[in-house]
Amino acid sequence: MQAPDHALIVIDVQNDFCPGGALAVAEGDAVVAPINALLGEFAVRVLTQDWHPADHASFADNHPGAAPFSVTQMPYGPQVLWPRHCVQGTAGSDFHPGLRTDPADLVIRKGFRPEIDSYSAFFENDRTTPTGLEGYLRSRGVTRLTLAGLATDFCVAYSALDAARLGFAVSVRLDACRAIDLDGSLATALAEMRAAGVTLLG
Ligand code: VGL
Ligand code: ZN
Repeated sequence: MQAPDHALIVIDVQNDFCPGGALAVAEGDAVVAPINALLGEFAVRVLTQDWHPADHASFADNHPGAAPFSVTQMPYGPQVLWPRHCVQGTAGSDFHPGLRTDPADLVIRKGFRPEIDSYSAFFENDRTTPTGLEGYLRSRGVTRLTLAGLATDFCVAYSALDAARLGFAVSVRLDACRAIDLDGSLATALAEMRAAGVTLLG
């Protein structure tokens, strides 16, 4: 068992990021078994859920003529335009049916503002609008985080980098993560996490 100040943050283990889903990550479902095992080892357990309205600005089909996986400019910076995914209340937004969700203390939803995407569990993509997770963790006395889930190079990496910037000691269990790997994004994300002092395990 990990120390009481050490939380497990499980990122976006949802149907749309698993094989057969709208934004499937290769082997995305392979994270379910190791994460189920990890859930038994932590005193504080948080799940995140990508949770978009139908008119979300990150969906390519809300930008006439734009191709999925192209990059557009938003007021807060560059934004990848994704296939429509994790629409609120759809089967694609549900957690993978094999994920043990009962042990979770908190489920935090993100990406619900139509005009801004939210990869990180801590901040929207403007890197300033908070989700509230920092306050939750601090008020429970958490100082250390272990992250796992989908996808390594987007929501996991953004969460890890924000957490490190906020002063948490951060580890990522790469064996319990899978990546999208868009134009070298995985290598970039791993390098950025290392440079930020994130411990990469597994
Ligand atoms: C994610 C792209 C769009 C993720 C979420 O969970 O990594 N990636 N929305
Ligand atoms: Zn999303």
